[in-house]
Amino acid sequence: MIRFVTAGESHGPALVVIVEGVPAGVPLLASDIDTQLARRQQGYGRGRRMQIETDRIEFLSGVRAGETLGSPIAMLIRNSDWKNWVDIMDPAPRAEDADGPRKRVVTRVRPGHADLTGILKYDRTDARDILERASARETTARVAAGAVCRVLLREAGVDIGSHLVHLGGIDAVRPDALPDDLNAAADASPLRTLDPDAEAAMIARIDAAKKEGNTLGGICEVVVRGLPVGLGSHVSWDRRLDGRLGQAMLSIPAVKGVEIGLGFETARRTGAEVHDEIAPAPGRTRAGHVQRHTNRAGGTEGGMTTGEELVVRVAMKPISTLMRPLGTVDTRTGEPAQAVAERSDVTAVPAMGVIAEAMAAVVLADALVEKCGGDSLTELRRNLDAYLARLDERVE
Ligand code: EPS
Repeated sequence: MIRFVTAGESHGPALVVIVEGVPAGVPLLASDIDTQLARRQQGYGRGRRMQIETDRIEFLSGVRAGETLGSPIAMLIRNSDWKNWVDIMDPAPRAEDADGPRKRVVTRVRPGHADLTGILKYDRTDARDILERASARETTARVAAGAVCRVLLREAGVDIGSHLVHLGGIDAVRPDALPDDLNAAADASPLRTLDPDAEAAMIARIDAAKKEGNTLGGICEVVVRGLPVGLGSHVSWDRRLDGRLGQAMLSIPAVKGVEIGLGFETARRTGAEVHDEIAPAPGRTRAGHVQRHTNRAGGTEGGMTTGEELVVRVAMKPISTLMRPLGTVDTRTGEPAQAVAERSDVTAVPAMGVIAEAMAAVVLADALVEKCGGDSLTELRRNLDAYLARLDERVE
């Protein structure tokens, strides 16, 4: 089983992530992870924080001489902004003679944010105790975990990419055939979209939202190629891949919706307009020597991969920190107030696509290890090859 845990506050000294269950013998370099972290830092519409940070990992454990050991992989990512927050985030108790009130206390809680529910649940008076963790900064550590899983998947012939398909009310036209190197094409766009006309309109929309002190959401599509048929399982609710992907995606901060394939649209169509007809396709081993000429299912049937492209769309709401704030209650006084307007981003949807790729990588690497065994890469490969050979035998 592959699992990970992250720790770290947005303006604390560092983020930490521990990834457990990665087989031994996977070639892994710090640069494999840093490349993904840099992709997450891109995207038009982000605030000044992204200029302060240059995210890089340091391996603390689990990797030796360029290969994983099968032990937990711990990685550290330092926050460059920490130096500006040392007093505010100091773990030591405040000195009794400290002058003045504590700085950067947040009590004008933001509608849509974890601020209010968090302070009530955890019995805090300063919403900073909540917002420092309920921050997009945490997703850096997720992308590091996903980058490790992505390397394992690459070794098994699986490739993950994404692109932005909607931003702030503007749809991008999705090309019928996606580029072979989806991420190379998407990463070349400041919004990670494949539609240049939509990109121009989206940029104008972001500029207008910024002027208004407003924020924007959007949708990214994750596409995974090379998956063998049969990851996940139909037999029990918690082994169904659709559910595992849904949980992973909905755990990303600000994500409110997930669709696999046609998703919600399937409910509006007839069966004949939804299900993908199956035709023989000798040689397509990973799909079980068949081909679906449509892929409305988005690569899963019965909670298992079909061997077709996995297509997952993820919807993100607008960021809840507005520079022209919404009405709220000041939890210190109980009086009506305007929500706090901390430095933030106008939109982070392009980055969310990279985070969704990372979450998909974790779920799929876990499902791969479940199917093929996870002590060493050689063992995993041998088992995968034996499974694929059996799929070949079935058609002989
Ligand atoms: C965030 C607010 C901004 C974002 C940050 C998440 O940071 P700051 O409050 O320091 O300006 O840039 O995102 C990241 C730091 C990141 O790495 O993605 C928030 O309030 O959630």
